[in-house]
Amino acid sequence: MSRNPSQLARARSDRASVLIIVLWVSLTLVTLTLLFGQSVMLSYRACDNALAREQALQAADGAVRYVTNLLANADEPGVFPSTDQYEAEDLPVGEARLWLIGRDPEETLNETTPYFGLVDEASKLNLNTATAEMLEKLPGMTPELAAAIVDWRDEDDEPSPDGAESQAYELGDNAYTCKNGPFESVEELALVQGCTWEILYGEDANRNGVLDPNENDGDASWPPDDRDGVLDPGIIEYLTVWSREPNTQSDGSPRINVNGNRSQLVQLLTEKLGESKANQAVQQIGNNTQFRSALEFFIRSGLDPEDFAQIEDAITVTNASQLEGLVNVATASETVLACLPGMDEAKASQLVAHRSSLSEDQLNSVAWVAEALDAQDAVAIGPWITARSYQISVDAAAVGRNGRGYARVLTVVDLSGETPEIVYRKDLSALGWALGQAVLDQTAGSTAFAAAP
Ligand SMILES: [Ca+2]
Ligand SMILES: [Ca+2]
Ligand SMILES: [Ca+2]
Ligand SMILES: [Ca+2]
Repeated sequence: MSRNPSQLARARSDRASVLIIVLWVSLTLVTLTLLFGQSVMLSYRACDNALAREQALQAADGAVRYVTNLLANADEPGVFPSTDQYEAEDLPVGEARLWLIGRDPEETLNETTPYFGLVDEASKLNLNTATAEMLEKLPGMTPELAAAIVDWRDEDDEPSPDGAESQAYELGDNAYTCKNGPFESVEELALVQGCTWEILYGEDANRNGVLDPNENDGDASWPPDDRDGVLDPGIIEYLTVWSREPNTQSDGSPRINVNGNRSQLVQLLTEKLGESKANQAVQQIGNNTQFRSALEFFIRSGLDPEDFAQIEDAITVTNASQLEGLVNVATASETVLACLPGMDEAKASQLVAHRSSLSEDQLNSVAWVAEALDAQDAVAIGPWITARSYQISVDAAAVGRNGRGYARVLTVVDLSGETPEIVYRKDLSALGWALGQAVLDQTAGSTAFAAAP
């Protein structure tokens, strides 16, 4: 039986329709498969990124355990460790790699590569103890803000000249009262009248102490800057609320107050230096019981620096159990030293120049300050300085596996008590990359996905 032409045409057209449907279904299936594959790949990449970020975060937090362990087992408690005593650069932590962002003691503000190390909180001015005169000398500070800082923390509600108490804060839409209590963090400054973002953070938007490209391009990108090739940091760079030290000897035993019982002092001097030197020193100081610092005692006693170093840890000028806000003269920057009473830029630069010629042992005493400055200036600075450090900042930035994921955590560890205590922790990852171009190039090279098409 043969089909007529119209039947043949219909059968051909049916077959063609089936073919089109099959092709269409196949195409849909292929598309679905590709989409599914793509979505699996995206989830895989997302998981990989999340894992890498988690690795970085764990590494950054792990840095605190590493540093705490190091400091808790230090031979000399209260001595800020030098960079040859620990690792601060490209530490492997599992598949992650870790850096500790520090500050160059030489304060090179035209650098673009971060200095790696720990940061001494005692190298900064303490917001709770520094006077308005001292705060005023900070770069970028205004006299009004310095006065308002003192009003913020003092108990009374009487504004100092140029200052601000509750009456000033209760104006406006976001009214609040003046704290009239100590600062608990440096960022609390943002609440103080007259403190702007620019004053607090300056050009250092990512708070790494060096000049990043966006911090030297004017208004082309955040933050605003003056494009002069030099980092102009904000006041946060120079301030702390953590610095305090126990007023005891390093081994925890009590000190002798040189303004108190004279017989104990004579006994100490005789024990450590022998009778003849002890008698000489006692004769030199006469009936003076108004020493304002151990450094002043050293200057008036006529002891030589080596002899003084032997008794320095055992003496004090006050019965207070803790000394708050002393600046470690061995680690402080020229900028911070210039803020101390009786100091200016020239004298601070003199101190830093003298300091760079000293050995680590010499830096464990404050005696050298009397050689670097004249007696009057050394006596003025004496009550504000120390050679010790008990609060250390660990600014840990880490990269996860294959150079992916980035995390940065700033932690302050307080070692002044019996066991190390974390007194502050802040995730700074959102400030963006802070390890400089060289580390970026170095870590980007290891990215597995970067090599894939
Ligand atoms: Ca007040
Ligand atoms: Ca920076
Ligand atoms: Ca800029
Ligand atoms: Ca600048």
